[in-house]
Amino acid sequence: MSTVQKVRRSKVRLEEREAVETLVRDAVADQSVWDLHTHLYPPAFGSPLGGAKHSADPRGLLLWGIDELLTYHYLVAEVFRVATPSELPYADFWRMTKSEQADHIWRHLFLERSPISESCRGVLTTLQAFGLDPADRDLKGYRKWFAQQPLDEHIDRVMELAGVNRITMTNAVFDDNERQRWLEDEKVGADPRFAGVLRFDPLVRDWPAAAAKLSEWGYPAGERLDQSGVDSAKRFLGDWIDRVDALYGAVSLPPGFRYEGADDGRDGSRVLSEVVLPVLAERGLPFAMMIGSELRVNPELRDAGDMVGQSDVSSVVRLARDFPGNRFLCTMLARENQHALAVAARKFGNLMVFGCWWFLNNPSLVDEITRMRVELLGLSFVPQHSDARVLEQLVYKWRHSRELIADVLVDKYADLAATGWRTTEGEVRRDVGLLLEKNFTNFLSRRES
Ligand code: FIX
Ligand code: ZN
Repeated sequence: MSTVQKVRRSKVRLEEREAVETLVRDAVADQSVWDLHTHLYPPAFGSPLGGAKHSADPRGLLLWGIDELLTYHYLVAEVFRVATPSELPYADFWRMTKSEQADHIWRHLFLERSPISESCRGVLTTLQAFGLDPADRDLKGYRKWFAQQPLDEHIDRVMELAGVNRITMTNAVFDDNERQRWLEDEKVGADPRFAGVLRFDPLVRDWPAAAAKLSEWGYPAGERLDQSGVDSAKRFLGDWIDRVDALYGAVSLPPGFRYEGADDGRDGSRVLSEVVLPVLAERGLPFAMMIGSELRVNPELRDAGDMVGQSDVSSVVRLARDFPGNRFLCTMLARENQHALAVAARKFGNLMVFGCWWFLNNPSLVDEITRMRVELLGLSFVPQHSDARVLEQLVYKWRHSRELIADVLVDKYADLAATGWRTTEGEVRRDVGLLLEKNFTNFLSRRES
């Protein structure tokens, strides 16, 4: 809908709308963000080969630089659609070096076709933000520039360009690479720019496998979940929440996840009700559920092989209802679940909806979902997180999202103006501060009765 049509529809005068537009866009552009879910790490976690001035540790967890940007798993999925496995078998791609993979993606998705997808455009937004010229199409030159960036200062620069003042990690305790680093150096996460989050999917998704690991790690637990297993799992969670200094606990759950009561016969439901939620409530920490990822539907694609599936909002409703002493952060992966999830949040103040996750982080869907959430939830939700896996993605993910969130807010404040209500600049900045930072930080510090 054009601006003139919007003005005509909302009956607000054009100059008034323009004033609202300037005010709102400035407020969104100026507002710092606490990014509540990323897969980023401080330099102490090492960086795989391919960046510059970093440890030569091939297991490094901090991904950064142009080759990592180009080989983001979103782009791996997209390149196999055009350079199909019959032309380039998966195994041959995975045998390539990171730079060879990046060259392959650059050629097929940027040079031989216009880089019009959201993930391709993101790489170019990022290059442009650093003052590099995408029109040069000079991948060698970009590589040279990134290789000259001292990593620590580069992190500061990225956060400044993205307007992000705190980066929340995903510390997956069942991942050996991650766990070993904490056991070797309890201070590995001590970088004030980053905050820890304990991620423990297997505990809820696959108790028998998790129990075997717990036993290996000194927390004896049997395949059949019994009281001693519950006690071990609670001790394990407590130890690691403290070690990571976790802001919240988190799991990603499949579309088939169901919670129909602590005694619904599912291991996952007992682990949630007897282990996870009591431990988090005791510590006053929220529990984040990211629901709807069907893992490795195409295992050949590795991280790029996951799929979306419609999930069960009623299970989220039951958890929010049955555990009033817990706080739940929740995002769902299917577009079809978004409306019901927003309605569920209207029913429970201990349920905070957040982000346009993964396959939803595209302009058409961020606009649709954010508009719907403002209309249903006002200012009481967290519109976005980046899910960045490569450091510099913070720049494009937040630039793109800010623009979209501002688009929605301009319309909403113009609609407000059309009623005769007057919103001051201070009030708009207060509201935007809630959406991009304070709703999350307030939710962290709130203790439920
Ligand atoms: O479970 C998750 O944290 C997902 O966000 C990731 O597994 C996924 O690969 C991703 O990075 C999506 O943006
Ligand atoms: Zn993620």
